[in-house]
Amino acid sequence: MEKKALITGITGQDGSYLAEFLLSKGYEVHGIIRRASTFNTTRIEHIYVDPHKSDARLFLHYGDLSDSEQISNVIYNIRPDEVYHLGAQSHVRVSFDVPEYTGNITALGTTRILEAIRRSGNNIKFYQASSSEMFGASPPPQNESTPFRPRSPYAAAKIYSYWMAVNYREGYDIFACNGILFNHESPRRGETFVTRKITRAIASIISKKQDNLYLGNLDARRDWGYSPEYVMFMWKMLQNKMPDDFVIGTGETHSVREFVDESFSYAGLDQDEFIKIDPRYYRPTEVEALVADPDKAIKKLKWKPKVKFEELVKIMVDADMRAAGLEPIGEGDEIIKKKFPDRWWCAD
Ligand code: NAP
Ligand code: F7E
Repeated sequence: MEKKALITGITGQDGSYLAEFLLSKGYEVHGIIRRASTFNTTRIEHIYVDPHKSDARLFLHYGDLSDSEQISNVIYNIRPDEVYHLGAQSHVRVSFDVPEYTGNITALGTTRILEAIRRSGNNIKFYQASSSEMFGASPPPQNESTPFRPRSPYAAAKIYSYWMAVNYREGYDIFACNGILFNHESPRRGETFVTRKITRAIASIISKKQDNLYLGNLDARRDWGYSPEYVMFMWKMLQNKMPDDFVIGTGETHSVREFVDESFSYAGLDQDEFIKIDPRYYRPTEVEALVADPDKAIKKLKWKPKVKFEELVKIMVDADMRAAGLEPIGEGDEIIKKKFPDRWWCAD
């Protein structure tokens, strides 16, 4: 019988790739979506089939991570084999503006899901979208034993969720795994995260729709990988014999400044003409440097990232140029063709 998966955050970057991946594996996929005044399903439109049709395998249910009753109903009625909990107020800078809301959704939302799973009495595997932000001020490289030293309300909320997943594993024997993922990006990355903000701005500058790009701290360093690769490992974690926690990252670190350099020079633009600093984008407390030590995942999950920093930059610049109606430079498209000949996700 085909397996059923439920994804919270299915309309987000990772949720959309994960939905495609699970459909390609033969799963029936269910997703929780929020009611919004405008469409928030653009990332999954291309895989949506009228649910009345016999070949429909993707089903969407209204719900919100603040609403425990609806979450319980959805989990009870669907009886999924696996729950991938990706929904969150996921923006670190915004979490300083809305700390209480971030706690309610990003932290307590996890408890609502775990309680619904426990009370359903069904055997349901659980994936928690943990984050490298939890390491915060702990010096790199960071692995599964590195202490958490959060530097934002977002990170504190994710640490709460991490420990709730561990507690439900130990206390109630629920197959719960934490994927501690370092930053991962793609052409579907939210427009206000720094990588996408930069690659979209490049396309707008070339199209003469934008004169300047305002950024904050250019010295922060991140370990940036490619989202479609990372979602495969969410699934892999739940196929293990025993539940466990894994760090996923490339093991390379680059500054925001290097991302700017690489992307502007790939597009043939002189960054000095366009980059301006706006202190509004600074954070009250910053995470200075993140680099994954993904040794455990390399050994146990056979993890090896295919897309590294320069390739990621090219993939994202090409995609944003195409989205803006420009001719892409093309190296990014070539990288995808070469590295993912059997790619399961659709054109962006
Ligand atoms: P994203 O693009 O921001 O997507 C977040 C998803 O959560 C969206 O589908 C959003 O729905 C949904 N959501 C937000 N508030 C909700 C609420 N109150 N009720 C129900 N759904 C809600 O995030 P992402 O980059 O795909 O990341 C996926 C998960 O991994 C997140 O939990 C994030 O914190 C975590 N994470 C991300 C990274 C990364 O580098 N991307 C690294 C480590 C961990 P709408 O579309 O309606 O807004
Ligand atoms: O910032 C600096 C900023 O917002 C990266 C989320 O997916 O990854 C993400 O969190 C760095 C920071 O991602 C701008 O100060 C400079 O140092 O792209 P970001 P993030 O904060 O690392 C982690 C792993 C998650 O779990 C989160 O959900 O870039 N930066 N100038 C800027 N950042 C933004 N957003 N905008 C700027 O203008």
